Amino acid sequence: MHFTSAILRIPPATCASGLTTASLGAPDFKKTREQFNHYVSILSDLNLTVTVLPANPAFPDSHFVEDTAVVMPELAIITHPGAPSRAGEVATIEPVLARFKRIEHIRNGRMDGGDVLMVDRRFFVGLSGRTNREGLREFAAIVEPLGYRVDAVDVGAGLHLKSIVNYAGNNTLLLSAAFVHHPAFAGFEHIVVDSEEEYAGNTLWINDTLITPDGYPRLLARLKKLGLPIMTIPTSEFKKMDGGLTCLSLRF
Ligand code: CIR
Repeated sequence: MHFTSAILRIPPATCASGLTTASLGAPDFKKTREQFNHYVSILSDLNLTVTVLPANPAFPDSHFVEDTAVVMPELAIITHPGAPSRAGEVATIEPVLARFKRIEHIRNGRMDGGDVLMVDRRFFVGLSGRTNREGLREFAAIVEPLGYRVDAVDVGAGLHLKSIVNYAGNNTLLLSAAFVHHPAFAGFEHIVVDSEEEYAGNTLWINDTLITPDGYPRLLARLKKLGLPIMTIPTSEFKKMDGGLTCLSLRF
C-alpha cells in the first residue's frame, strides 16, 4: 500500500451547519480553514500530489471528502452516503476521480467511505448508521472479483468504522477496546485506544508516517514505540463536527 495522490475539499463557510453528535459548540470558520491548510501542507510535505477542490457551501459537510468514495489501485467506487443531507456530495467528486481511475458506484445500498478501511488486499467495512448491508453487498461484488477480501464489522454506536479502527502500519491496528477480540482483526498487532482518547484513534497512516491529532499524550506515547515518523496536527474544529483526520482526504 503506497499513496501518491490525495483529493481534498476546502471547508465551506457553512461548515457549522453540518451534521454532528458532539456537544463541543460551533466550529470557528477561520480556525477551520487554518487547520485545513495545515493538513494540506502536511500531505504536500509527504510528497503526495494534492488536488484541493473549491468549497461547496451547499454541502456543509463536503470537506469530509473521504465519505464520498473508496479509492483503490484498480478503480474508485463512488459511494451513496447514508446521511440524506450528504448524498448530493458525490456528484462533484465523480468527475474529479474519473481523471485518475475507472469508476464504479454503490447504487441502491448506503455507504460512507468513513466505514471502509483498506489494508493492503483487505477491506474492513463497518455496518453503521451510514452504511448498510446492501451497500456492503454491492461493494463486495465490485472488489472481491479483483482479489480483495472483505470483512464486515458491526460498528455499534460509533459514527463510522474509522472512528474506532484504523491502520498504523507494521501490521498494527489502532482500535477501541470493544473491538480487540473481533475475529476480523485477528492476525494484527493491536494498540488499544483509551476511551478518553478515542478521537485520536483516527490517526492517519501515509506511507509509514503517522499523522495524529494534537493533545492526546497517551496514544502519542504508544505510537512513538512503533518507530515511525509522527506528526501531530490541531483538529479541534473538525472534532466539533464529528470529523477526524482520515475524513479530510481521499488517498490513493
Ligand atoms: C458527518 O456527520 O457526516 C460529518 N459531520 C462528519 C463526517 C466524518 N467523516 C468521517 O469520519 N469519514
